[in-house]
Amino acid sequence: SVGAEPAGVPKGVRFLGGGPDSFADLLAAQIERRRERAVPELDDDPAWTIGVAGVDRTLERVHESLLTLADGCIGTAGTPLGRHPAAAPLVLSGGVYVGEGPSSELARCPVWNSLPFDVGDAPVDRSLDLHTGLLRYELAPEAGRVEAMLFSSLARPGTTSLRAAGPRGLLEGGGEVLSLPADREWRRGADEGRVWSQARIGRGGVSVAASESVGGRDGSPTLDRTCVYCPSGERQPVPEQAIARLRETEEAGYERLLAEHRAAWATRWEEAEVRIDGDDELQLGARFALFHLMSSVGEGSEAAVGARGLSGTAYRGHVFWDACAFVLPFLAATHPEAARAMLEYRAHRLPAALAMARRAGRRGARFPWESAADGDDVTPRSAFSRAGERLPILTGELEEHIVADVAWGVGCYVDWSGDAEFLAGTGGRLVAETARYWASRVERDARGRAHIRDVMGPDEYHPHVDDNAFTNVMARWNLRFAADLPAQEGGEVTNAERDEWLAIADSLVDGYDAVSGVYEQFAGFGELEPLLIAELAPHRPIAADLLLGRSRVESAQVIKQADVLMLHHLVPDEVVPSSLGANLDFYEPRTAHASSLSPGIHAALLARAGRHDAACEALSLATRIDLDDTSETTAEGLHLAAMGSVWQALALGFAGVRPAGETLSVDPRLPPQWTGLGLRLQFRGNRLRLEISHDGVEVIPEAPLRVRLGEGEPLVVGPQGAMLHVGSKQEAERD
Ligand code: IFM
Repeated sequence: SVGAEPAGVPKGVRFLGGGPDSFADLLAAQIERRRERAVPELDDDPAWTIGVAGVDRTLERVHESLLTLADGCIGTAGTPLGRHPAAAPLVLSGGVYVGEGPSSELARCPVWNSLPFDVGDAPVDRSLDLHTGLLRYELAPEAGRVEAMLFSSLARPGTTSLRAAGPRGLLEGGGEVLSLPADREWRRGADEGRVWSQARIGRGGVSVAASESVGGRDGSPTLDRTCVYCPSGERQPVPEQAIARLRETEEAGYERLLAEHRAAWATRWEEAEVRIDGDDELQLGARFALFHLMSSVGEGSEAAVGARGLSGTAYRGHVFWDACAFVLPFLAATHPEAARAMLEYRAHRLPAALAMARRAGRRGARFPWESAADGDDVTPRSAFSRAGERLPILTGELEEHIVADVAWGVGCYVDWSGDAEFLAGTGGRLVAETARYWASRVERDARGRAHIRDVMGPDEYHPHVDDNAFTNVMARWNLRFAADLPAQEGGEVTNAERDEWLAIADSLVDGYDAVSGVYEQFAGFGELEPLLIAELAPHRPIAADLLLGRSRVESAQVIKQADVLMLHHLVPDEVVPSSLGANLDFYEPRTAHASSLSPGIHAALLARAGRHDAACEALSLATRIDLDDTSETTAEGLHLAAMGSVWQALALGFAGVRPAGETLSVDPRLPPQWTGLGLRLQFRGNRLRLEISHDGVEVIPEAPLRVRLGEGEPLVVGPQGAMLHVGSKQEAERD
């Protein structure tokens, strides 16, 4: 009865009416659904759903990337379940790499989501619910209609579940529970009705156990299949481990597994949701990005986050600066355990980075541009162009900014989490050793100025340049951050070293021209052929190197991706205050956005500059990279860094959120066409909601929070929340 509720039905409760009888009927219906093993329905909310209708042979692999199910431990391509010539079943396990050197790649694992029927030209509908991490299928192959629900459990990473209902004989028709990849020896066996397989890979390996059962209605039986993957980069696999975990999962049963998974996703969204009121397309794009960011990063002892996460084989799963500078900030501000695991991945490979620096005759830690299992440089030295020409790859040798990017990741995590213990230990060590590298890397000229010669900045169209502003200023930031480190255990940073770091930082050239307010991207950039992207093509992104040829882009002021502007984004306190406008004016029209990392960062900065239309356009470009396959590379996996840049554009750009010591600073730039922007964050252990509107900012923290709006004075807002307006000191205090 709702009679006892003084205000009627509480918010969020659906009132069916009919009293206890109706309630009993509802329970009976639920019990019947469970007995029948009905395939669950999705909530079917278009604002949360990515749908793919049919199998388009040319786009199938793109769609399979978009529909990837991952849980931070393994990732599974969203194939059409049955056999289809365009399908490319793929299960990748995070952190386990096969092979050595540049050819090392993420291990392919046995596939759990193949069913034994031909899809043919059957209608196939796939819907991914971003809110719950459930992938639902409706197919009608010749032999009859099939419905299925799949998920990769966020509550029990490495555990997958498939429930499918279809005509008798179709699903139980003798297919393999686990389809083993052909690229290596997988041992296999059976144990009390369960199947298992395992492979040794490097120092570790993967073990998998799976079981299935058929039940439900006679005419349309249901197949339940559950698998458990236990990957490890360090420990040899043992099938008993996977079998024991599978047994626990079986004991829990389907309903509990599903409920736990849904609850885990609900919690993650409560920690991280971003709401854009007034632009449904952007909203869906942002949810899509956040969904894949959250599902790609685990939170165990370490997380190796490759450029495409667990969604595809591009770049062989190698870890780039994408992880530290693009993916990590989102996690640092919403789920710090995962950000910390990403830094532990680097910390565990510090010995390899120290050795790499030593081999180059330098001190400190030289992190590699591409990293995999053991932290050695795994960047390939050449690749074939589409025309079959062998091209050198210079990034491994030249993109040394990765060293400072790793330190920046530490700073970002500590700023958000306030994890002083990490900074005093592991994190501080990373910062100190990277600073030592820069101290031994710079060269002094006769006037005592420090230079970093022969590098490549983020703009990969210009190799072998001197004094790339991004590299130099990031190195300067790294040196200053290290000089300011708290005393470490064992006190290994001496005062003399701190003084040396500060002196080098002060003498590093940065290419800033006080007259124009523009940072020269590298020494001599200003003398290159002036060229604007608009002269080459009406829209971005464009691959200017393919259009103009490598040597022309090298000698022109056309840049692949945000370079100088990355400084305004990552280290705004290291650049001249109010130099953003001049650098945007200069670099924006020269940037091809040929890297997926670029438009989201431009969106963030354009938003800061109050250039709403251009900011929204750049943000839309960033959100559509995978959804529209604008780079034509989504077939090989999702662009995780671009997804991270989408969050950064919304949170750091439009909302203007920045940690400033113990204060959270908020300085929104809301485009007129948006009616609101809602963010959920975690700052120094305090979960909070921000509701930004054209009237002000509502701040609702879990515990008292020091917050500063715009240039105003910091205020303390309690859990009851407060509406802040520029200059609204008294009102906030009264609240
Ligand atoms: O790290 C990026 C780089 O900045 C541009 N090329 C692709 C790499 C991996 O995403």
